[in-house]
Amino acid sequence: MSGRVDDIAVEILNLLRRSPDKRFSISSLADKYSTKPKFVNEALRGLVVWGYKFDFDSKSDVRFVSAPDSIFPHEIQFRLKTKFVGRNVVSHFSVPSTNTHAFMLAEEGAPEGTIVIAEKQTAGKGRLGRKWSSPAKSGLWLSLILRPTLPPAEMPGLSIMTAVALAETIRSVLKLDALIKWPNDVLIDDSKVAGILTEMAAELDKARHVIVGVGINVNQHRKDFPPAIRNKATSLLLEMGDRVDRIGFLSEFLNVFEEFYLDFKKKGLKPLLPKVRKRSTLIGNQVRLKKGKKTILAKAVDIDPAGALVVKRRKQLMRVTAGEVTII
Ligand code: BT5
Repeated sequence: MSGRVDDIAVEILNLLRRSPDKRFSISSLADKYSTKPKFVNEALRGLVVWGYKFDFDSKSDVRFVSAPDSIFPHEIQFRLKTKFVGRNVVSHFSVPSTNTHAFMLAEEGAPEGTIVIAEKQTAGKGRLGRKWSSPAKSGLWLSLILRPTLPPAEMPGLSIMTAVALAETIRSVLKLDALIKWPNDVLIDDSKVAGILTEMAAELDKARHVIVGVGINVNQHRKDFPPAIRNKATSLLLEMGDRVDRIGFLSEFLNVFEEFYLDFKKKGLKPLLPKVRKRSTLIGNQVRLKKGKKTILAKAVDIDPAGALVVKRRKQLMRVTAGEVTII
């Protein structure tokens, strides 16, 4: 959005929705924004086209009713309490992958905290060339551009930090029992509700930028998942039994994310380890580890400050930095 009418529109919108029970007269709004009633009406009509609902009781009064379920930057930012995360939002209807798009913007110098979000991805990426199902308007498909100055070896911790931030948001906003599965999944009742894909561009000793891609299944019904994952994926709607306010949830996740990330930037994953351990499904369990063609059985005992999984096998501790893990 740009231009005078749109800028005024968002300011009027925010004013009205902060007091949803109050009626505002068009002329007082015009006075407040030093414009003509005609332009206030025009701004409100534009908002209606975008899906906002107002109650126009008489010709001269207006009251906010509801907002659309759309990823407009101003809609995401309305409930944001962050300093930099989500202060710059690049919103698209459809892109191949928000991670790929964010990577390009990061190379062009986009500021830290920029988020790239799309209603739909046509080539959503998982790890190791896998696909991420991203149907239109039912999930949150976004990528965060970050520029942490920690050594590249600490970056795996960022995926885990993101998974914990997401699990905590699900727990606090929706009261669901969300857990994390090393290295990048968020699970509810053993089904995957979200996945994280972290991609880094690094110099020898420092990351130039890191893209944290987050895919959250929000309002999909069972039939919206591809048959191959229908039984192992879930959505917030399926767990709640009702639709979830997608944009409200996203704003709260970004608030929690920034809080965790500020700690991560200073001290890595270490300060968050107690939370990580508390929410991890693997720790304490016998697991099967798959790396390339090799499979080993071991007991998962911890996650270390660099984000590696620590397992015990024949009384020996081993650090695992990548791979697929299943609980036996
Ligand atoms: C992940 O990979 O879990 C990382 C997913 C990251 C997606 C986000 S969306 C925004 C950003 N832009 C992108 O292009 N990607 C990121 P992985 O651990 O490899 O899991 C992939 C596997 O999960 C697939 O092979 C399927 O089995 C399963 N899967 C695919 N789509 C899913 C979905 N929507 N929900 C649950 N599971 C899914």
